[in-house]
Amino acid sequence: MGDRDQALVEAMSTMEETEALEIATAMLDEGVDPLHVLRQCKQAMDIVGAKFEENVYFIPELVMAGEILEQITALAKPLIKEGQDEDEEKLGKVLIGTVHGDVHDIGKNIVTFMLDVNGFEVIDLGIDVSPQKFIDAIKESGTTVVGLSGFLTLAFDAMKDTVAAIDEAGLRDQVKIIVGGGQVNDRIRDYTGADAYGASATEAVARCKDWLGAAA
Ligand code: B12
Repeated sequence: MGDRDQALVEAMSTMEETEALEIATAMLDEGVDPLHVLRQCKQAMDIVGAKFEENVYFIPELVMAGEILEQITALAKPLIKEGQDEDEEKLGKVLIGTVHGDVHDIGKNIVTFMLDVNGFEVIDLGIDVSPQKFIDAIKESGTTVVGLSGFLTLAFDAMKDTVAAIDEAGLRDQVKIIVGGGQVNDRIRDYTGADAYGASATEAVARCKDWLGAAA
Protein backbone atom coordinates (compact mmCIF):
# COMPACT_ATOMS: atom_id res chain seq x y z
CA MET A 1 0.00 0.00 0.00
CA GLY A 2 1.39 3.40 -1.01
CA ASP A 3 1.79 6.31 1.38
CA ARG A 4 -1.19 8.12 -0.02
CA ASP A 5 -3.38 5.02 0.11
CA GLN A 6 -2.40 4.74 3.74
CA ALA A 7 -3.14 8.43 4.36
CA LEU A 8 -6.60 8.07 2.80
CA VAL A 9 -7.42 5.03 4.91
CA GLU A 10 -6.14 6.83 8.02
CA ALA A 11 -8.09 10.03 7.31
CA MET A 12 -11.34 8.16 6.59
CA SER A 13 -11.10 5.85 9.54
CA THR A 14 -10.47 8.77 11.90
CA MET A 15 -13.32 10.85 10.41
CA GLU A 16 -11.01 13.55 9.04
CA GLU A 17 -13.56 14.40 6.40
CA THR A 18 -11.83 17.36 4.76
CA GLU A 19 -8.50 15.59 4.60
CA ALA A 20 -10.04 12.37 3.26
CA LEU A 21 -11.83 14.28 0.51
CA GLU A 22 -8.70 16.22 -0.36
CA ILE A 23 -6.59 13.09 -0.68
CA ALA A 24 -9.25 11.27 -2.72
CA THR A 25 -9.70 14.28 -5.00
CA ALA A 26 -5.95 14.58 -5.56
CA MET A 27 -5.65 10.86 -6.36
CA LEU A 28 -8.52 10.98 -8.84
CA ASP A 29 -7.25 14.21 -10.42
CA GLU A 30 -3.91 12.54 -11.01
CA GLY A 31 -5.55 9.64 -12.78
CA VAL A 32 -5.40 6.95 -10.09
CA ASP A 33 -7.92 4.21 -10.97
CA PRO A 34 -11.20 5.18 -9.24
CA LEU A 35 -11.74 1.52 -8.32
CA HIS A 36 -8.40 1.55 -6.54
CA VAL A 37 -9.54 4.59 -4.55
CA LEU A 38 -12.79 2.80 -3.64
CA ARG A 39 -10.81 -0.24 -2.48
CA GLN A 40 -8.94 1.97 -0.02
CA CYS A 41 -12.31 3.25 1.19
CA LYS A 42 -13.43 -0.30 1.86
CA GLN A 43 -10.35 -0.85 4.02
CA ALA A 44 -11.16 2.28 5.99
CA MET A 45 -14.74 1.07 6.46
CA ASP A 46 -13.47 -2.24 7.77
CA ILE A 47 -11.41 -0.38 10.37
CA VAL A 48 -14.44 1.75 11.31
CA GLY A 49 -16.54 -1.41 11.61
CA ALA A 50 -13.93 -3.09 13.80
CA LYS A 51 -13.72 -0.05 16.09
CA PHE A 52 -17.51 -0.04 16.31
CA GLU A 53 -17.42 -3.66 17.42
CA GLU A 54 -14.81 -2.81 20.03
CA ASN A 55 -17.01 0.01 21.37
CA VAL A 56 -14.41 2.60 20.40
CA TYR A 57 -16.75 4.06 17.78
CA PHE A 58 -20.52 4.41 17.99
CA ILE A 59 -23.39 5.15 15.60
CA PRO A 60 -22.36 8.76 14.86
CA GLU A 61 -19.01 7.48 13.58
CA LEU A 62 -20.73 4.89 11.37
CA VAL A 63 -22.94 7.64 9.97
CA MET A 64 -20.00 9.98 9.44
CA ALA A 65 -17.88 7.28 7.76
CA GLY A 66 -20.83 6.43 5.52
CA GLU A 67 -21.16 10.08 4.53
CA ILE A 68 -17.47 10.42 3.69
CA LEU A 69 -17.66 7.24 1.62
CA GLU A 70 -20.71 8.47 -0.25
CA GLN A 71 -18.95 11.72 -1.14
CA ILE A 72 -15.88 9.90 -2.42
CA THR A 73 -18.08 7.49 -4.38
CA ALA A 74 -19.78 10.50 -5.97
CA LEU A 75 -16.37 11.86 -7.01
CA ALA A 76 -15.26 8.50 -8.41
CA LYS A 77 -18.43 7.63 -10.34
CA PRO A 78 -18.17 10.13 -13.20
CA LEU A 79 -14.60 8.95 -13.84
CA ILE A 80 -15.72 5.33 -14.05
CA LYS A 81 -18.52 6.37 -16.36
CA GLU A 82 -16.18 8.17 -18.75
CA GLY A 83 -15.82 6.40 -22.05
CA GLN A 84 -19.05 4.45 -21.69
CA ASP A 85 -21.38 4.51 -24.64
CA GLU A 86 -24.79 5.75 -23.47
CA ASP A 87 -26.59 4.47 -26.57
CA GLU A 88 -25.21 0.98 -26.32
CA GLU A 89 -27.87 -1.68 -26.34
CA LYS A 90 -28.56 -2.99 -22.83
CA LEU A 91 -27.20 -6.44 -22.03
CA GLY A 92 -30.21 -7.47 -19.95
CA LYS A 93 -32.16 -6.62 -16.82
CA VAL A 94 -30.83 -7.05 -13.29
CA LEU A 95 -33.01 -6.53 -10.26
CA ILE A 96 -31.22 -5.54 -7.07
CA GLY A 97 -32.08 -4.52 -3.52
CA THR A 98 -30.94 -4.57 0.09
CA VAL A 99 -32.92 -7.25 1.85
CA HIS A 100 -35.56 -6.84 4.51
CA GLY A 101 -34.33 -5.40 7.84
CA ASP A 102 -31.10 -3.99 6.42
CA VAL A 103 -30.58 -0.37 5.40
CA HIS A 104 -26.94 -0.47 4.27
CA ASP A 105 -26.87 0.66 0.68
CA ILE A 106 -23.50 2.16 -0.20
CA GLY A 107 -22.07 -1.18 -1.39
CA LYS A 108 -25.28 -1.97 -3.28
CA ASN A 109 -25.23 1.44 -4.92
CA ILE A 110 -21.70 0.82 -6.15
CA VAL A 111 -22.83 -2.52 -7.61
CA THR A 112 -25.85 -0.85 -9.24
CA PHE A 113 -23.67 1.82 -10.73
CA MET A 114 -21.07 -0.64 -12.04
CA LEU A 115 -23.75 -2.82 -13.63
CA ASP A 116 -25.25 0.25 -15.22
CA VAL A 117 -22.00 1.53 -16.73
CA ASN A 118 -21.28 -1.98 -17.99
CA GLY A 119 -24.44 -1.95 -20.05
CA PHE A 120 -27.10 -3.62 -17.88
CA GLU A 121 -30.52 -2.20 -17.22
CA VAL A 122 -30.66 -2.13 -13.43
CA ILE A 123 -33.85 -1.99 -11.42
CA ASP A 124 -32.86 -0.92 -7.91
CA LEU A 125 -35.55 -1.58 -5.32
CA GLY A 126 -33.65 0.28 -2.59
CA ILE A 127 -33.26 -0.79 1.02
CA ASP A 128 -35.23 -2.94 3.47
CA VAL A 129 -36.92 -4.73 0.58
CA SER A 130 -39.48 -7.39 1.49
CA PRO A 131 -39.57 -10.75 -0.31
CA GLN A 132 -42.96 -9.80 -1.75
CA LYS A 133 -41.53 -6.66 -3.28
CA PHE A 134 -38.81 -8.72 -4.99
CA ILE A 135 -41.46 -11.15 -6.26
CA ASP A 136 -43.68 -8.36 -7.61
CA ALA A 137 -40.71 -6.75 -9.34
CA ILE A 138 -39.58 -10.05 -10.92
CA LYS A 139 -43.07 -10.56 -12.32
CA GLU A 140 -43.37 -7.01 -13.51
CA SER A 141 -39.94 -6.73 -15.13
CA GLY A 142 -39.46 -10.29 -16.37
CA THR A 143 -35.86 -10.09 -15.18
CA THR A 144 -33.74 -13.22 -15.05
CA VAL A 145 -31.11 -12.02 -12.58
CA VAL A 146 -31.71 -10.92 -9.00
CA GLY A 147 -29.06 -9.42 -6.70
CA LEU A 148 -29.59 -9.47 -2.95
CA SER A 149 -27.41 -7.17 -0.86
CA GLY A 150 -27.04 -7.25 2.91
CA PHE A 151 -24.48 -6.16 5.50
CA LEU A 152 -26.00 -7.42 8.74
CA THR A 153 -25.81 -10.96 10.06
CA LEU A 154 -29.59 -10.65 10.22
CA ALA A 155 -29.60 -10.22 6.47
CA PHE A 156 -28.55 -13.85 5.99
CA ASP A 157 -31.97 -15.02 7.12
CA ALA A 158 -33.68 -12.28 5.14
CA MET A 159 -31.80 -13.48 2.04
CA LYS A 160 -32.76 -17.09 2.73
CA ASP A 161 -36.42 -16.06 3.22
CA THR A 162 -36.34 -14.06 0.00
CA VAL A 163 -34.92 -16.97 -2.02
CA ALA A 164 -37.53 -19.30 -0.45
CA ALA A 165 -40.35 -16.86 -1.21
CA ILE A 166 -39.23 -16.56 -4.84
CA ASP A 167 -39.28 -20.36 -4.97
CA GLU A 168 -42.76 -20.56 -3.41
CA ALA A 169 -44.01 -18.01 -5.93
CA GLY A 170 -42.96 -20.45 -8.68
CA LEU A 171 -40.29 -18.09 -10.02
CA ARG A 172 -37.10 -19.81 -8.87
CA ASP A 173 -36.43 -21.54 -12.22
CA GLN A 174 -36.81 -18.26 -14.05
CA VAL A 175 -34.11 -16.35 -12.14
CA LYS A 176 -30.48 -16.66 -11.14
CA ILE A 177 -29.84 -15.16 -7.73
CA ILE A 178 -26.57 -13.59 -6.59
CA VAL A 179 -25.89 -12.47 -3.03
CA GLY A 180 -23.30 -10.04 -1.71
CA GLY A 181 -22.47 -7.40 0.87
CA GLY A 182 -20.02 -6.95 3.76
CA GLN A 183 -20.04 -10.29 5.57
CA VAL A 184 -21.59 -12.50 2.93
CA ASN A 185 -19.41 -15.32 1.60
CA ASP A 186 -19.78 -18.66 -0.18
CA ARG A 187 -20.93 -20.41 2.96
CA ILE A 188 -23.73 -17.84 3.31
CA ARG A 189 -24.62 -18.31 -0.35
CA ASP A 190 -25.08 -21.97 0.42
CA TYR A 191 -27.21 -21.15 3.45
CA THR A 192 -29.47 -18.81 1.50
CA GLY A 193 -29.92 -21.12 -1.47
CA ALA A 194 -28.72 -18.47 -3.92
CA ASP A 195 -26.83 -19.42 -7.09
CA ALA A 196 -23.75 -17.27 -6.61
CA TYR A 197 -21.87 -14.95 -4.33
CA GLY A 198 -20.00 -11.86 -5.46
CA ALA A 199 -17.36 -10.22 -3.27
CA SER A 200 -17.29 -6.95 -5.18
CA ALA A 201 -19.06 -4.90 -7.80
CA THR A 202 -16.55 -6.18 -10.34
CA GLU A 203 -17.44 -9.77 -9.50
CA ALA A 204 -21.13 -8.91 -9.73
CA VAL A 205 -20.60 -7.54 -13.24
CA ALA A 206 -18.58 -10.60 -14.32
CA ARG A 207 -21.24 -13.01 -13.04
CA CYS A 208 -24.11 -11.10 -14.65
CA LYS A 209 -22.25 -11.04 -17.97
CA ASP A 210 -21.78 -14.76 -17.64
CA TRP A 211 -25.46 -15.38 -16.90
CA LEU A 212 -26.80 -13.01 -19.49
CA GLY A 213 -24.56 -14.39 -22.17
CA ALA A 214 -22.42 -11.32 -22.75
CA ALA A 215 -18.71 -11.52 -23.42
CA ALA A 216 -16.76 -10.71 -20.24
C1 B12 B 1 -21.44 2.80 6.97
C2 B12 B 1 -22.07 1.76 7.89
C3 B12 B 1 -23.36 2.03 8.37
C4 B12 B 1 -24.20 3.19 7.86
C5 B12 B 1 -24.77 2.77 6.48
C6 B12 B 1 -25.02 3.95 5.56
C7 B12 B 1 -25.51 3.47 4.21
N1 B12 B 1 -26.25 4.35 3.56
O1 B12 B 1 -25.26 2.36 3.76
C8 B12 B 1 -25.32 3.28 8.98
C9 B12 B 1 -24.90 4.32 10.00
C10 B12 B 1 -26.73 3.59 8.50
C11 B12 B 1 -25.21 1.90 9.62
C12 B12 B 1 -26.21 1.39 10.43
C13 B12 B 1 -26.08 0.20 11.14
N2 B12 B 1 -25.01 -0.61 11.16
CO1 B12 B 1 -23.52 -0.43 9.95
N3 B12 B 1 -21.89 -0.30 9.09
C14 B12 B 1 -21.36 0.58 8.26
C15 B12 B 1 -19.92 0.18 7.87
C16 B12 B 1 -18.92 1.01 8.69
C17 B12 B 1 -19.56 0.33 6.40
C18 B12 B 1 -20.53 -0.35 5.43
C19 B12 B 1 -20.20 0.09 4.02
O2 B12 B 1 -20.85 0.95 3.45
N4 B12 B 1 -19.08 -0.43 3.51
C20 B12 B 1 -18.48 -0.03 2.24
C21 B12 B 1 -19.00 -0.82 1.04
C22 B12 B 1 -18.45 -0.28 -0.24
O3 B12 B 1 -18.78 -2.16 1.32
P1 B12 B 1 -18.24 -3.37 0.47
O4 B12 B 1 -18.44 -4.58 1.29
O5 B12 B 1 -16.87 -3.08 -0.02
O6 B12 B 1 -19.19 -3.40 -0.79
C23 B12 B 1 -18.84 -4.23 -1.86
C24 B12 B 1 -19.27 -5.67 -1.68
O7 B12 B 1 -19.85 -5.94 -0.43
C25 B12 B 1 -20.16 -5.93 -2.85
N5 B12 B 1 -21.61 -5.95 -2.67
C26 B12 B 1 -22.41 -5.19 -1.91
N6 B12 B 1 -23.69 -5.50 -2.14
C27 B12 B 1 -23.72 -6.48 -3.06
C28 B12 B 1 -24.77 -7.15 -3.67
C29 B12 B 1 -24.50 -8.13 -4.62
C30 B12 B 1 -25.62 -8.84 -5.28
C31 B12 B 1 -23.14 -8.44 -4.96
C32 B12 B 1 -22.85 -9.51 -5.93
C33 B12 B 1 -22.09 -7.76 -4.35
C34 B12 B 1 -22.38 -6.79 -3.41
O8 B12 B 1 -19.87 -4.91 -3.78
C35 B12 B 1 -19.56 -3.71 -3.07
C36 B12 B 1 -18.71 -2.80 -3.94
O9 B12 B 1 -17.56 -3.48 -4.44
C37 B12 B 1 -19.92 -1.35 8.26
C38 B12 B 1 -18.55 -1.93 8.58
C39 B12 B 1 -17.93 -2.69 7.43
N7 B12 B 1 -16.81 -3.29 7.71
O10 B12 B 1 -18.46 -2.78 6.34
C40 B12 B 1 -20.90 -1.36 9.44
C41 B12 B 1 -21.70 -2.64 9.79
C42 B12 B 1 -22.18 -3.34 8.52
N8 B12 B 1 -22.85 -2.11 10.53
C43 B12 B 1 -23.15 -2.83 11.54
C44 B12 B 1 -24.22 -2.56 12.44
C45 B12 B 1 -24.33 -3.44 13.68
C46 B12 B 1 -25.13 -1.53 12.17
C47 B12 B 1 -26.39 -1.17 13.00
C48 B12 B 1 -27.21 -2.39 13.50
C49 B12 B 1 -25.95 -0.31 14.18
C50 B12 B 1 -27.04 0.00 15.19
N9 B12 B 1 -26.87 -0.54 16.38
O11 B12 B 1 -27.99 0.65 14.87
C51 B12 B 1 -27.18 -0.32 12.00
C52 B12 B 1 -28.10 -1.21 11.14
C53 B12 B 1 -29.30 -0.55 10.62
C54 B12 B 1 -30.03 -1.52 9.69
N10 B12 B 1 -31.21 -1.97 10.06
O12 B12 B 1 -29.50 -1.90 8.64
C55 B12 B 1 -22.25 -4.05 11.67
C56 B12 B 1 -22.97 -5.35 11.28
C57 B12 B 1 -22.64 -6.45 12.27
C58 B12 B 1 -23.44 -7.67 12.07
N11 B12 B 1 -22.77 -8.77 12.32
O13 B12 B 1 -24.58 -7.69 11.71
C59 B12 B 1 -21.02 -3.66 10.82
C60 B12 B 1 -20.31 -4.84 10.15
C61 B12 B 1 -20.03 -2.92 11.77
C62 B12 B 1 -19.42 -3.85 12.78
N12 B12 B 1 -18.24 -4.38 12.49
O14 B12 B 1 -19.97 -4.09 13.79
N13 B12 B 1 -24.05 1.29 9.31
